[in-house]
Formats: sequence, C-alpha cells, structure tokens
Amino acid sequence: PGDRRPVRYPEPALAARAARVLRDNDTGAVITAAPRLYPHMWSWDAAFISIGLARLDVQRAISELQTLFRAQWRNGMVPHIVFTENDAYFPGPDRWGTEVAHDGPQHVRTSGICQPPVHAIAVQRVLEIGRRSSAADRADAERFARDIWPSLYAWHRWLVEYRTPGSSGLIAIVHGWESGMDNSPRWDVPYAAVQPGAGLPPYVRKDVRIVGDPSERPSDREYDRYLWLIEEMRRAGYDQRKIVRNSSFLVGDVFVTALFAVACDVLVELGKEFGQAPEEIADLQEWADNARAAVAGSCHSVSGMARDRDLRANRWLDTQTVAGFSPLLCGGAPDEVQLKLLSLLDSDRWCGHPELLAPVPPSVSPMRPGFNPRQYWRGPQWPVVVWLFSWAFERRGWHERARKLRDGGVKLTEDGSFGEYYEPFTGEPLGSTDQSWTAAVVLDWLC
Ligand code: 9YW
Repeated sequence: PGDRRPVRYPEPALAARAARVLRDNDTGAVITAAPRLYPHMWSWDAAFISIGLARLDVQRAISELQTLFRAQWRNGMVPHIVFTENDAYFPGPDRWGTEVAHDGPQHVRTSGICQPPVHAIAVQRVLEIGRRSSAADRADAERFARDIWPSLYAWHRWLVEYRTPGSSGLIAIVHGWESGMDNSPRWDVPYAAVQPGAGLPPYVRKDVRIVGDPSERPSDREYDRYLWLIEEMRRAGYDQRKIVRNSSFLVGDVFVTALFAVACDVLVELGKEFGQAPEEIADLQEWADNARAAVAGSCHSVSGMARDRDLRANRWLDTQTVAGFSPLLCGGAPDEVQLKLLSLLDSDRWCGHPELLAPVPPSVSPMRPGFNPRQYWRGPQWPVVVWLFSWAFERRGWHERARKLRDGGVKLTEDGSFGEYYEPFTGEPLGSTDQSWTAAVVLDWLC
C-alpha cells in the first residue's frame, strides 16, 4: 500500500518534535500520558517517558520516576495511575475510592491496580544515559539508581507475594488494565465470565467524547466489566488477598511475567553494582528463574506461542496475539521453541505480512479472525511494544533484529503525530496524538 501519510519528518526534525511533545505534556509536576485523553501519570507510561526524557534532561527523568514511586503503596504495589487534579478522565479517583485501602499511599490519589513492571528497565536505561552525559548527571543517576533500588525490590516482592497464586508460576492480573493491553482478545474468554452485578453504580464515559471514532475504543459492554471489577475491589477494601481469592477475573499474564523476569535480571545487575543486600539479590535471581520457567511452561506444543492462563476456569488461553512472543523477551524457552517463534515473527503472519507499512508486530496477527486494524489492542501497532522487543533483542545480542525493529518503529512514527497506536496498513495514527510514551521511545531510538 505504501505510505499515504502527508508528511515524513527526517530524523533530527522528528526528534525535535518528540522533545516538544514531552515538554508540552509536562504539567510541571508530571508528564501526562497524553494531553487530553490521559491527563494523569500512568505507571508503565512513566517508565518509558523517563527513558525518553533522559535523552533531554537526566534530572527530569529521575524526578518523573521519583514521583511515581512516591505514590507506591505501603505494601509495595506501584499503582497504575497517579492522579493529577484534572478531572477529564473516567474513572477518576472518586470512582476508585482507594482511600478505603489499608495499604494505600498518603498525600496522593491513585487507582487500585498495577501495570507491567518495566520500571527497573527504565532506571537502568536512565543510568546508562546519565553516565554518558555530564559528571553531575552521572553522579545523580548513580545516586538515584542506588536509592530507588529498595523500592523496586519491594514492588517486585509484592508481585511475588500477592500475585503468583496457583501452580503455573505466572504473575496474575485481576483486571485487563493491569496487562497494559486493555481490550486485547487475550482477555475475551475470562471477561465473558465477568457478570456486572445490579449494584454497578451508573457512570458516563469520557474517552469516547475525546476519541472521535468510538469504534477505535473498547465497547460499552467491555467498560461495564472494567467498572464492575473496580467495584468488586473497592468493596473488598483493596485487600489483595481477598481480591485474588474472589474477584471474577484472575488470569496468569505471560507478557507481564516475561517482563518481570527480565526486570528482575536488571535489578540483580543493579543490586550487585551498588552493593545491595545479598539475600535480596538472591530473591530476585530466584524470582527471575521462576518467572522464566513459567513463561517457557506456557508455550503451546505446536505453535510455540506462549499462553496466558485463566486461573478461575483453570485453562490455557489460546488466543494468539503479540504476547505469544513473550519468551523472546526473557529467554528460557528451549532453542527449538525460540527458533519457531522467531520464524513465526518474521513470517507473513506477523512482521513479514506484505501489506504492513512498517515491519513491526501488530497487536494481533492480520491473518487471525477477529483482527481489527483500527481497534486499540485488537490489531493496531503500538510503538512501545516495538521498543520492548527491540530493547530485549539488543540485550540478548540479536543486534540485527533489534536494529530492524527500531528502524520499523521509526518508519511507523515518522509522520510526526506520535499516535497512541497505528493502523498497520496505512500507518494512520489512531487514538490520541502527541502520546508521551510514543514520543519517548522515538527519542530513545533517535538519540
Ligand atoms: C485507558 C496510558 C494507558 C496505557 C495503557 C493503554 C491505555 C488507558 O492508555 O489505557 O483508559 O484505557 O491501554 O496500556 O498505559 O497510555
């Protein structure tokens, strides 16, 4: 189809625009995830944002992560949203009502669930960039990496302590939002079992008023279920044990588990470097091994694709999405499985699909029934997902593969709109534009 978009920015101009997006989304206190649609701080967005920011201002990158971790709950959970004063987003802090939580943070309002644990990866990246910058940046980044390590350890420990129920070893999520891939078809089967109760308080969505075409967003039926799960948690006082025991949604998330494994590896590296407690480093090593084994253990015997597990219904979820490539992020699967996954990733079912504008993985294969090129996590390409695979491949020594993904990511985003997600055949930016994490990963690719 070719690139039918009106403009293509050369790299220096694209980087300048990306920097501008981050500056414009800065409220002074936080960099919001997107200007209108997401006027708060999101947990995994903040991690990616700090990576992009480090290219511009190491101090600012550090303070972004510090702001997020100041909202860490006393039990160790890093909440998925830290709310600003802006009330243009629903569900806001009143709907979450996390004041009832015994372990909640003080002085700041947050949601009551979490998001993928990519923060250690961000801290290490900020450190690397800080070290290549001025002497002052180097010293600050090193101090920061040392000081934040115990909070990162507490966050990882929370995931193990509260979120590894059952024998699969996968990290469990209690809401699709915790996966970061909100309405992915990965969750269709477990969500079908969520029955919103009569006691669901009425609500009015705000997202569909901002995104012009509501068909690019989750449906109202999906939102009822999202809101019902929040209602269940609020009624349980955000007590994790109760939630994991009773909530209508409990799924072992293979993508989160893979990211957790590799983030634990990173924390081990940082821990050794900065002389953190040996027992804690040993914990992280064990958690990484267990998580890696859980990811490998989820792989389908024929396709090799990694699978989520519905922990309520006790069955594997076979829906094939980009999360099926999780073993490539963290390693640990047998060589033949890995090779199978790499050739699948290259094939016309994924990055090699002849009609893709940019050869990077869509959220769902264009060959799968149910693939929708315009709808959120049901088909579009997401630059942050590309960044994660590219980063992981670089770390694994697959430089050529990492470079190809990076080049594909730049091609996808060179229209300079910094879309939240992209239509894979036309490259049309969808959802929000000037999305901070898109600008951030582009900056990391270009600088
Ligand atoms: C929502 C902010 C967030 C991301 C999620 C993404 C979307 C928010 O936006 O969720 O209200 O649906 O799915 O991963 O963190 O960018």
